[in-house]
Amino acid sequence: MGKFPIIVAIVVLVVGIISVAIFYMNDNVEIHEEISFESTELGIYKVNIQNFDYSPREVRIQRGESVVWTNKDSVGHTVTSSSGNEIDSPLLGLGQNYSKTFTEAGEYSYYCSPHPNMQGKVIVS
Ligand SMILES: [Cu+2]
Repeated sequence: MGKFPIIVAIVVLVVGIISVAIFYMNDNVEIHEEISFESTELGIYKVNIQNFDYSPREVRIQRGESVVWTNKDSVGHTVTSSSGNEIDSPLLGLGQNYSKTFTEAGEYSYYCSPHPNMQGKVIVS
């Protein structure tokens, strides 16, 4: 009977240590998730389509990163590959966007099909 409180104390101590360990492990997992979320955000490049122009006209990214084009004009525009068909947006109205993730290195030139003088480029390394 005399040993019973000691066993209870040891059990409480072990459970306490495990709880603290799990708490810190969960904390680390959360930090890793935040970092991966932020790096995903960093891998998204924004191009505005405004005043019949792409801004910026040239974007340099790494493989696996994405570009999002947003039309800020009331006139409809597209983002269309000059050669090949990697980039192929529908006609974008005001406020609409088109995104593309690039998995292979290369230079991707594009233009606006209703206004072919509008031209841009994505360089993927
Ligand atoms: Cu256009």
